[in-house]
This record gives sequence, structure tokens and C-alpha cells, in this order.
Amino acid sequence: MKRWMAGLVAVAVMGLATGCSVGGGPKKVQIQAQNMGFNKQEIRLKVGVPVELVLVNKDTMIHDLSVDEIPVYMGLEAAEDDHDHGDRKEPDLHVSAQPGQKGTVIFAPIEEGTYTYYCTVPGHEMAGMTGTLIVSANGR
Ligand SMILES: [Cu+2]
Repeated sequence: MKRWMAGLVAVAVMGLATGCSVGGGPKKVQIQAQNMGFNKQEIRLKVGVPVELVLVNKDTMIHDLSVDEIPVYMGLEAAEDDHDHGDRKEPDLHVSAQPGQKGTVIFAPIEEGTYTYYCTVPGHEMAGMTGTLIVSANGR
């Protein structure tokens, strides 16, 4: 809970510091999981800009979107879930969605870089559930 509060404050302070408009809330990015794949193979984000990432699961099994290692401020933890991540460590960024449901995570990336996102459900990454998350100074 403490980490959650700290994340919110950090995102708010960051918004003020960079002078971007806080009024509109986080930038919404939606990605769909369907037929054992993501509908986007690439997501581009801007350093320091809070993002509301919504995973829409149109499939008949649970999916998630995870990045193992990415420096982020977390605004809101994704809904609790206890599905199997295999023997991997907890990813830095994680959002899951039950079949036919949505999952949301709010965060702000804090370092430029190219990161890989994937579904942690065993076998799904191998089946093609991966993509590239590009964080840059201008978001392009
Ligand atoms: Cu999956």
C-alpha cells in the first residue's frame, strides 16, 4: 500500500515538473489479446508521461501483458490475481485479464529504452504473445 501511495505522488509531481497537463489524466493505451496474440506488436510511450494501459481480453483463456524489467512509477496496481507465472520472477510491469474481461494498470515509464512485453501464461510467449515497448523522449 505504501508503494502504491508513493507511486501516485511521484506521478503527480512528475507531471507538474515537466509541465504537461495533468487535467486529462493518464494517456490511454488499449491493447487486445485475441487468438493467442496481441493486436499490437509495438507500443510507443513517452518518458515521464503517465499511461493507463488497458488489456482487453477477447479470448477464451486468461492472458496478461508483462515486462520483466522496466523502470516505472506505479500509479495503481493491477487487480490482484494468482494465476501461474511459471517459475519466472514477478515482472516489473504486469496487467492481466480474465476471458472476456479487461485489466488496467497505470504507470509512468521513467527511462528511455526498448523493452519486450509478453504474456507470462506458460506457452503463450512461445505461441507469439510478445511485442516491443519503446520508451522515448518524444514518444515516437
Ligand atoms: Cu496469454
